[in-house]
Amino acid sequence: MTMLNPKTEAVLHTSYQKSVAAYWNNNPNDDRVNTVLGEVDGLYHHHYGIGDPDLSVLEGPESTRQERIVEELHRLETAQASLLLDHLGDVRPGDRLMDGGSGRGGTSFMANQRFGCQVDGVTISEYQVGFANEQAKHRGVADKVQFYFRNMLDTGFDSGAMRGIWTNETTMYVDLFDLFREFSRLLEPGGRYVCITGCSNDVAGGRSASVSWIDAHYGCMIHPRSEYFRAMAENNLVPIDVVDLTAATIPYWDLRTKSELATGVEKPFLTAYREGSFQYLLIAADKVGR
Ligand code: GPP
Ligand code: MG
Repeated sequence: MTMLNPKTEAVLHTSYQKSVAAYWNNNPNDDRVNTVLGEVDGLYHHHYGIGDPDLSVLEGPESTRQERIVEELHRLETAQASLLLDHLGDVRPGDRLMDGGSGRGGTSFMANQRFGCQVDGVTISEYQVGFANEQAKHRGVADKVQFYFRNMLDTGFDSGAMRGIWTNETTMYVDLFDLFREFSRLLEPGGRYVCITGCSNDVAGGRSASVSWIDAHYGCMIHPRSEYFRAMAENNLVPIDVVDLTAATIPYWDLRTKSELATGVEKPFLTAYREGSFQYLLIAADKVGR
């Protein structure tokens, strides 16, 4: 068995967490769907898109069709992050925000651009920490936007330090009760948490084959919708907005099937969304009490 260095041992507590970190340190799936889209304007996302695509990109010269699709997919992913930030409420330049599972940093940079405030990203992938901190330097914002090799279940940041926290499609890797306990500790009273996630629809019963397929593809464990609200209620996080984004994300997946960068996960997403076993949800919640 490979020995991990002491710092790594302090951040990664379980063999599951080690396997998630290994996945994101060396993505076994084709990662070009993220890097090629990121090269469009230097914002590298690890989440999906929302909104109506301009389907005219499919017409016109064949030699440049794939580039047009890439630009359109990237535009829809940026629109998703922008919607998430819309729900953070009144954030001032002196505030501090945290990105739980910050990936290559896309949403963190957008938040800093919009609010002018400090943003701390945490991820258990050392590769992602390095990539995102390089981006911060390159963008000239390294004094305000920093990425840390830390576990979002146990960040080590001070209690009450954060005005806002978000997770952009990262909650399917962790226990929600543990996560929201930590977020509730980190948020100042009245602080806001915003989550965009894919969740299984427990109104429809147990998990579907398509949802299990998505879990297997990414090595994650998608939670049922009800669990989000139970875990929030248990940790003084009171929902203020709940938006079902399922219909708004289906066109993104349809367009992604037309891209040369499609990874094969498109079909289970479309099946799961269309059969109603899976939902794309935004939840914004306020921390009540101290
Ligand atoms: C997308 O990342 C998000 C995840 C892997 C977490 C799972 C999300 C769910 C809603 C179930 P990505 O941008 O790296 O994925 P891809 O490479 O497929 O674009
Ligand atoms: Mg992606």
